[in-house]
Formats: sequence, structure tokens, C-alpha cells
Amino acid sequence: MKDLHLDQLISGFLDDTLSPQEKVEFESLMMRSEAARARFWELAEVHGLMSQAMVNLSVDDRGDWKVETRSTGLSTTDTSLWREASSLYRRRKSGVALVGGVLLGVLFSVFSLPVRGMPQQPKLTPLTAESFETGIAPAVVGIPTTVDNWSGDFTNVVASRDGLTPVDGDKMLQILRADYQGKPEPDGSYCGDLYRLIDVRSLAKQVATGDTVVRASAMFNMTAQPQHENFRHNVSIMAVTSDLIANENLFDAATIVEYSLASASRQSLRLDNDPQTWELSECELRLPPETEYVMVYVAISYGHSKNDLRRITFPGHFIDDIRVSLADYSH
Ligand SMILES: [Ca+2]
Repeated sequence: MKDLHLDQLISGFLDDTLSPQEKVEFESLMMRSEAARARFWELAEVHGLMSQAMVNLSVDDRGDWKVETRSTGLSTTDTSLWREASSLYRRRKSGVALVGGVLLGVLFSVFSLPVRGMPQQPKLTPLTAESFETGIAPAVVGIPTTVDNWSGDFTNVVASRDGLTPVDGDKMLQILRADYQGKPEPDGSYCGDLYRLIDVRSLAKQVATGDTVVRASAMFNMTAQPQHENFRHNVSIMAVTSDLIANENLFDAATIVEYSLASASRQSLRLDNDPQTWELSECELRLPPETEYVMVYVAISYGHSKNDLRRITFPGHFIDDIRVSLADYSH
């Protein structure tokens, strides 16, 4: 049976929303329970963090763990391994950022993957990429029912502005509002959503193997905002069927996750309030064999806590360099 409290603690940890007391409880649970540690990695995979962790870890010829620090090209096999790993994650601003050295070592101790078969950086085959260089703004009809066009809430394609420069090319997408044209009951909306439906039926043979992994990533940024205001970004992937798309009662932003074959979400991490830096979010989903379409979801929202300020408009929030690829770990 699922332990909902444990799941909430782990999700809170991955989203960096735990209170100090909850962090203590989380660490204590991870230290003493192998089942809890195994559950941590299950949920980390859902959050798209496991592959991120794994690509930075490898095993040398002697079977020792090695952490490769990409930014410096240095590697280490000494006892500072986990400290090194955790500092790497801090730089990457991931949800693993708060894992201390000892705890990270304990967490990795439950891996059952064969050591020499651990995934390396996958080979990526692009499915779609979007930097908004054509200047074409996404449709504003909410969740799309047709393939290969972006649609969601009100947005605008813009060039550099307010001291903030596109991370790729000369244009980027500004999120303007949390509602779309004709949205029923828009009051209370606080998420600026963007979706794209991708037809993967031509890949049916590959998808049927159950080994097809889709990776989606996007970059996020915002102009300087009051410190107490909390904005978050999110990337999700959903595997859906044509039957679901044809069912207008179920193919809805509120229900698509529930009725999709499978979904993965890199849960909302906080925007860093520094316009000079872009925040990367990415997640991966292994497609069930019956998958016919992939729905990619990219969003910026106000904080999810009921105490967070929420508005229907966004004062200076941007998305750029969205990439959706097949990730091949077999090589
Ligand atoms: Ca930033």
C-alpha cells in the first residue's frame, strides 16, 4: 500500500517546499528505511531527476563510483564523492540540491541497476524544438486537439526587453495571462500554460517495445519581482491515445493527467528572480507500448501554496528553447 505521507514528504523535498521540521523527518526516514529510499527513487524518476543524477555518475574500471563534474572536467573517486555530487546538484538548482553528502550516499545505496549497465548520456533524436524565431505566437485556445502547434493561455513572442535576453536566438515567449480565449470560469487561474500534441504513430514499432523514452526540456526566466512573490516553472509529458483525444469530456487540462496512459512531471521549481540567468527544467517519460500521441506541457505559475499571492496576469515571465526528443540509452 502506498504511504501517502511518505510520498508527500518526498514530493515536497523534490519540489523544495518542505518546512525545516519536515526536512528533518524526511532525512530521518531516508536514513532508516530502505523501502522509503526505494520509494524516493521511484518518485525521483517521475520527477525526471533520476536520469539527471545518473548521467553524472559512472563507475570506473575498478568498480568505484565516479562523479563527473561537467563544468570543470574534473572527476573524483575519493571520499568526497557525495559532497561533490551534492555541490554539483546545488549548481544545477535541482530538487536534489538539499541532499547532504551522507544522505545522498545512503539514497544511492538502494540502486538495484546493474552497475556496468547504468545509463550514460542518452543519444537524443529531436522530435520538435521551439525558440519562437518564426515570430508565430501559440494559439490561445487552451489544450490543443490538433498536432504540431503550440496552444495554451495568452502569450506573446517578443525580442529582448527589460534587460532580459532570449537564451536562444532573438526571440522568446512571454507568458501574459493564466487564461485562454473563452476559458470557462477563468477566475482563480494562476498558471500560464503551453501545450503541444505530437503524433508518434509513425514510431509505433519502436514505441511497442516499451523502451522508448521521450525527453522534454524548456528554459524559464523572469524580470526582477518582489522577493515575497513566488513563481514556479514546470515541464510535463503525457502519453495519450487517439481515443482520449476524441473524448471531449476527458481530454481536458484538468483531467488529461488522470486519463493519460502515463505521465511524468518535473515538478514546479522556483524561478530564481535573477533576469541574468535562465532556469532549465526537463523531464523524461518512458512511453507505454499503446502510446499514439505525446502531449508536452510547459508552464509558469504563481506559487501553489494557498498563502502565495496569485494573479491572472504575469508581469514579466518568459519561456524559450523548448526541446522534445527521443532519448536512446541503449548505446
Ligand atoms: Ca533567472
